[in-house]
Amino acid sequence: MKFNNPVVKGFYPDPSICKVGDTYYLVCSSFQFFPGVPLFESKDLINWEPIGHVLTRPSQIMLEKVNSSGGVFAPTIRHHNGRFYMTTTNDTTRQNFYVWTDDIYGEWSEPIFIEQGGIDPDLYFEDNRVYFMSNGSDEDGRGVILQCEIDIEAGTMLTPSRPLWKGTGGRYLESPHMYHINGWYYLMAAEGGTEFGHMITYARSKSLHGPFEAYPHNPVLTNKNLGGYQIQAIGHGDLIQDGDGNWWIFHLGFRQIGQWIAYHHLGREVFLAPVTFDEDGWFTAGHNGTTRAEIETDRIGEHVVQQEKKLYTFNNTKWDLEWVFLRHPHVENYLPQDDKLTLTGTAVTLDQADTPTFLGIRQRDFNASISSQVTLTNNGEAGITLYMDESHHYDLAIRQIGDQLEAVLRLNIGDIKHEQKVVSIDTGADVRLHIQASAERYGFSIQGAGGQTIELGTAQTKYLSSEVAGGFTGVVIGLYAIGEGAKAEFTKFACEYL
Ligand code: 6LW
Repeated sequence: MKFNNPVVKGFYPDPSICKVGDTYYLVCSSFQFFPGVPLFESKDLINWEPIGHVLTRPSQIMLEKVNSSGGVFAPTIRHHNGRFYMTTTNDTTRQNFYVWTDDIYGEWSEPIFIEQGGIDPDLYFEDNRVYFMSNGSDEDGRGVILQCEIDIEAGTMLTPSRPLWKGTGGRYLESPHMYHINGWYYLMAAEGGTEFGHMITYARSKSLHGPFEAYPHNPVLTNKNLGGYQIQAIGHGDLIQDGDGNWWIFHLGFRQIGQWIAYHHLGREVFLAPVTFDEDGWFTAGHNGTTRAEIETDRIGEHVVQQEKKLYTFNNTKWDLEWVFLRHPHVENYLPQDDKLTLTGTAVTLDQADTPTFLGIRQRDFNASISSQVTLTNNGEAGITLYMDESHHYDLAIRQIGDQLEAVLRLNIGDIKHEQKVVSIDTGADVRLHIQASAERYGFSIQGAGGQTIELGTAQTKYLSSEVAGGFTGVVIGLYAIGEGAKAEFTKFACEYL
């Protein structure tokens, strides 16, 4: 069959995967968004359904006023003796921890903290022992993967951290995972930074504690030499063996726009490439060590058809699966119903690294038509924001000041905050907000009571990109309300990918 990458679109970085019976489970990082660590399941590696989040209670994760792209970094999911474990870093508090559950559809435990620092924690189970890895640095400041044995009940370290591997010399050695395959221990990692130089490298040893010998042809997977190719920044991956014994690597990457000094605004997404072991026990990955947009494979049966959900509405999405808050929400300000969302504003605005009244869904593809009806009572503002972070967002909104109602398009690009256009509209009117997205531009318009369309302007996607805004996230389509007591009612929300 033929499948297309990415297999999970939109801002879902740092994938980690495990398999139980005939079902695969995948988790991703989530930073300042809540609930944290989105969780998906699949039967065929290609089609992924969201089934929940791992960190669903504020007691599990400190997100109060965390900086954007702080909070929850890369997770690892593993299954051992009937129990699921997810370990990750809260980069803001600089703490590694894990949680566990015996029911993948249920709640996860309270966090158990681990003393070893660094980011990108990994758990490896062998016999009755559990080994923990994360990245760190040596006395010269060079990156190194550290390992210790832990007590899986208490999280306490049973051995000091010991250095395992220094990578191949690329910057930012991270995302270590340990595998035991056919008598070899494989330590796979990422290097080069999560940008255009990203790559997957690995080493192997007969002992879990090394010494590790690097694969002679590292990097095993990278798109850094595929100039102009849309898929870039391939790295941070996890291996999985399918039911037929074939190996695969799930990894992150992004889809760039432009060719020279390119950019991306949809965040890092989930990609899949085949992995093949040779008779010497080394493995290769992808198409000559690169990940391609289209993959033709006989490892997956022809009966598997890659489905793509093109339309997202209130009715066909679940609030707790696909919608996310910024940090811990004040739940009394949200009334999500089947076909309606009522939001109550506060004084917190979208420009603060705090918790405005905001509920968002990731933008998953370039070309989209995004719309919603909105009504507003009381002074304040309500609308749709294309949100990268508190300093980079485009807001299409209505706002009420006394008995004046107006529609506004506001662009927030770093220190520049610009009201592109403001038009008066009839008070009490049911206004339809509409955003037309293409790879390079967003177009903004409204329809008032009379049904006439008023164009409010356009803006480049580039200024919401990671290359401009910085950080690790991607554009999220947020419905929001601002202003103490402002009440907004959203209906007929639709995000349709074209
Ligand atoms: C993550 C690190 C990385 O922890 O970016 O691409 C960091 N890799 O491994 C945040 O996503």
